[in-house]
Amino acid sequence: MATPSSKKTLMTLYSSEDCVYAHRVRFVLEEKAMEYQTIEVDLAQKPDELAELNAYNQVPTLLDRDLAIHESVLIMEYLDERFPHPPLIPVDPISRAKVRMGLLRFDQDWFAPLFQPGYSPEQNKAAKEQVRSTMAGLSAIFTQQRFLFGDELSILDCAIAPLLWRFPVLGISLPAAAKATQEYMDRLFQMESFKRCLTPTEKAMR
Ligand SMILES: N[C@@H](CCC(=O)N[C@@H](CS)C(=O)NCC(=O)O)C(=O)O
Repeated sequence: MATPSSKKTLMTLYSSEDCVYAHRVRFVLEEKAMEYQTIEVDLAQKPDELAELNAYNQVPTLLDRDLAIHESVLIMEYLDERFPHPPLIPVDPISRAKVRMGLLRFDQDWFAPLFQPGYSPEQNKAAKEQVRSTMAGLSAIFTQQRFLFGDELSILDCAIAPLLWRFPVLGISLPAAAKATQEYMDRLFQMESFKRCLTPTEKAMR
């Protein structure tokens, strides 16, 4: 008897070896144990279809059947809604608002001056110092909780982990007193999903 075809359409991620934003999405896809295919984009020679899928012609861009979605934070949120296990965003409105403010802060204050064009060396240096001192200051919190928003991994950890992974490349180092922050970072880096999401270029960063 003929059986209906069970062939499923895999999600496709347009990614790039060294893209800190694509790294976020790869981490979430692995954490959700999703099957997906990656199209490795050479940013100097982007494929024509990327501009058709994403008006900003950037990675990461995720294609899920008829939906093409871009912006790392929006993709992470979409994945969490579409594949709720394990949950990465809290359910109550106050916690959700706090998490979203944290994501905005990461992108505006840290990721933009460190990874986007158009920022001066002074702004870059100031952002590095702010990252270093904020992460060191969070050490007291990490003696009480395992992750940024409590004891479970959240979208905040997924958003910041690619920046923390790049500390050696960025020349950021934590003071010895920030032991609990270092342990938090190690906790993230030792997750199987995190290890799986690394590209060869990222693996070589540490
Ligand atoms: N805000 C975007 C930033 C994405 C971004 O800057 N992607 C870079 C690579 S890391 C890119 O595609 N650059 C090529 C270009 O802008 O032409 C996000 O969070 O996804």
